[in-house]
Amino acid sequence: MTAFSVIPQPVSLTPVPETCTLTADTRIRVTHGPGEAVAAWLATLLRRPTGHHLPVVASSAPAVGDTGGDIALLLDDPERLGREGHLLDIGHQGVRLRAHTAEGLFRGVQTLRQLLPPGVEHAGARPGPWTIPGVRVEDHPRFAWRGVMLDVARHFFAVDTVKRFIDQAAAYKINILHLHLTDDQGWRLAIDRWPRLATYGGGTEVGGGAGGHYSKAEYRAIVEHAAARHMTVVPEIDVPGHTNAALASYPELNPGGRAPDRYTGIEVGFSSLDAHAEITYRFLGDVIDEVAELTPGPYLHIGGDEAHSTDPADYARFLARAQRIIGERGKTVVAWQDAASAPLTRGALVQYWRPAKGSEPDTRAARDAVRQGARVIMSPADHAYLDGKYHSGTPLGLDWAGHVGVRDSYAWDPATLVDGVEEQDIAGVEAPLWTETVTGAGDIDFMTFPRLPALAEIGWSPARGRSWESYRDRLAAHGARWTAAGVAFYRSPEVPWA
Ligand code: TNX
Repeated sequence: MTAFSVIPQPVSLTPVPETCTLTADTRIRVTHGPGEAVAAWLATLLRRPTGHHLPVVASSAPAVGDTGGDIALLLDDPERLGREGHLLDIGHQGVRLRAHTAEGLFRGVQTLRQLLPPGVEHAGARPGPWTIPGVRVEDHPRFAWRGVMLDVARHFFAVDTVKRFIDQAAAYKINILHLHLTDDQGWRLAIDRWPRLATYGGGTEVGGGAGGHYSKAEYRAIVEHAAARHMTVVPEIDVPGHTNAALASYPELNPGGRAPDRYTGIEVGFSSLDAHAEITYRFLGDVIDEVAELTPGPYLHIGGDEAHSTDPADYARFLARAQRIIGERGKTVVAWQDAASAPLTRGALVQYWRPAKGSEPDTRAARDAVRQGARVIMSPADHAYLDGKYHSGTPLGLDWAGHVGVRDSYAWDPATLVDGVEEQDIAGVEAPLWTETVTGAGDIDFMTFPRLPALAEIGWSPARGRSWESYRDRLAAHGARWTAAGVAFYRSPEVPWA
């Protein structure tokens, strides 16, 4: 196995016949400014397992003799490699990471982290030595959108579980956290002007458990935790279908003025907001006001999927108003592919989710989106869904799109998936974790790992040069990292775990 089991595979990685060892004398030197937060993050990661003090000092501080061994994080790279790009040099003189932005430093630090021994992921002290192989890495991403989605509506997950999910994804340079906040089974975010959405509509989940919701302070804590890992949170308020929790909370949102019961099953497509009622748009405007206010990032996801009980003309009418509401709040619309059947506003992003290979009727939505000038986020269910069963015996997950083995999660390319949708039409890729069958952090681990790293590599690494064999062998080395971190991953027989 190679000593350089980095995922995603960097654009260029050249071994250098030297090593660098972190010692009690190692310091983290950093350019004054936004890089300091990255240095602090790295120090926190390394201090516990290594037991070393690792003081963060100014980059102008003189190197420690010729043993070097310092880690230098420098914001002196020309813009050439882009916002997330970076250069990483490791040798007997120490570690030097250069980028143009703090974000670039943060991504590069994830590469450094994967070059350290697996024990670096352990929460407690481990024996060293903390030796890193010499290398020169030059890197930048293929796509700007490398997302993961967590459905907190079908089952609710506490803030700490979401933070842990963020931490795990950040290690693979994932930069978007899409939170599916509302669905038939639960409304998970407090909305001041419509309080019963959360207090009543959030009070259950699939299977009839107690559910839950995030207060605004809790939600802000998630957004801040993600931001500190250079990850943008994209909140989804799924409308006009998938709305039973809202309809159950407010009778006046229903055409007959009668609220349905709360729902704890896993059917889809039976609920709809009323496209002809003004209260629908007052409701949506209020909700989007408050969600936008909690969202520093540019995107709001309005769902739009599986509105099987909304008449097509009503759907188009609803979507036009909904998109306007989002535009008026200065945000960019994201919607599931179903929305491409209606007119899309400028700059909209459409998330492709059906299984796809070529020109099948299902893929028309992606072409419709592109024809309208929208860009596509690729989440094909038979490759990218983290809730697909690995195989028929997998205790969790669904199989409507077939099984998603580890090789399936890797062996596809967004730019060759759908005829007529090419590299420049694609914003990036995203792996959704729907949670009808997923109830706790252990379940999340099991479905997410080892599949999320595949999505991360597809989104980051150049298409040319990607191979399943190389990926599989690098992935094998990550099992020890997950074990050290306490991640309950699925030990797929497709991977020769070290
Ligand atoms: C389809 S994918 C859905 C979700 C389900 C998922 C289960 C999409 C936009 N909608 O409502 O949770 O399948 O795999």
